[in-house]
Amino acid sequence: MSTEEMVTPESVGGEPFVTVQQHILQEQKRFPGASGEFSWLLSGITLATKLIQAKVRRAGLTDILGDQGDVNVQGEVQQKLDVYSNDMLDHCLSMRESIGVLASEENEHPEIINHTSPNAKYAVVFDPLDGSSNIDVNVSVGTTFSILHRPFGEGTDDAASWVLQPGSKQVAAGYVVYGSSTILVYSAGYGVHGFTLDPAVGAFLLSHENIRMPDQGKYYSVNEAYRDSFPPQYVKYLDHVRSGGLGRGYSSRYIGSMVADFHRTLLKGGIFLYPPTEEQPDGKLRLLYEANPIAFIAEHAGGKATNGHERVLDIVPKSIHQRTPLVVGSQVEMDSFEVFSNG
Ligand code: P6P
Repeated sequence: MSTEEMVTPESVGGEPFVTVQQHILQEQKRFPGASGEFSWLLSGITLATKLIQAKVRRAGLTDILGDQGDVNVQGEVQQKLDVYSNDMLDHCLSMRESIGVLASEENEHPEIINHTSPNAKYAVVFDPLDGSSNIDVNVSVGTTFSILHRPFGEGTDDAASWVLQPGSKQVAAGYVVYGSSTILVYSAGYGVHGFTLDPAVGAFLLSHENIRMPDQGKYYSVNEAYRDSFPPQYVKYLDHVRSGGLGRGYSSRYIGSMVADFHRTLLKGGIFLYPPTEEQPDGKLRLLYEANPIAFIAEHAGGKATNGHERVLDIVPKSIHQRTPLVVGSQVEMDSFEVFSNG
């Protein structure tokens, strides 16, 4: 029995509550023949993210800030918290018998875990600490994850084939945002649910059941410093939104941490865009472990996500770290964007 299940309502002010483990077990019942391995897999993510948040919360105190000095596969200087977060997810998930392959933003190639085990049927792809460049200035950062079932058929025995699947094949996905509180948001295809970590008891408690993205919001979120290098349809769209073309006024909000910018969009509505630019014609964000989990959550909450031309979840990946433009948000803003992108 995990520690979360040992917590009784009395230990949290007597209010009835549901931990993420209890919620997953309840959700598990929807999967015929599920043997609890899926909830055991997800508990590896919740454990790792609790360890990560404890370190993120103390970053300024334990002199962990500053660069590790190593350079990761993205050519970016690794922050020590990146390395720690990657190690925690790797450690916690490698213990899960049902996982055969792990792929991370921090590792050039996917890691084969229990590939030979007949029980190994899932691949987990993750960005251990998205937005880590914001750590030194105390801005929210996040972990994103995507869970795929192993592919079947000929030529699907190499680790890459486990992860190079379109986002529509995800069996579950989500993120953890380390902000003013630590919130886990996930979906296994039956609604989007949010859990807030109660540090007093060390459990993620259900705080946002069945999240629905508002049909329209009041925020648009894009790095306007790159405006001059956006494709023209993006510029025309942003001008349309700003000039009241969607029937209301908008404010601009841009945190520069995708998980935080998306979490606001999920709860408040609106639109988040990371368009292609001259410097990054394929966009900056990574398809497999940034855009896909976000798009999965957005769609299951009633929103939409495209790469400017097609549904993100339909994109067939060619490489693990491939980038994609990302436009994600509420129905009204996304339907209007599609008019401009098809224009
Ligand atoms: P820019 C953080 O480094 C990140 O990968 C995403 O979390 C964020 O949305 C984006 O980059 C911000 O990039 O170019 O606007 O600073």
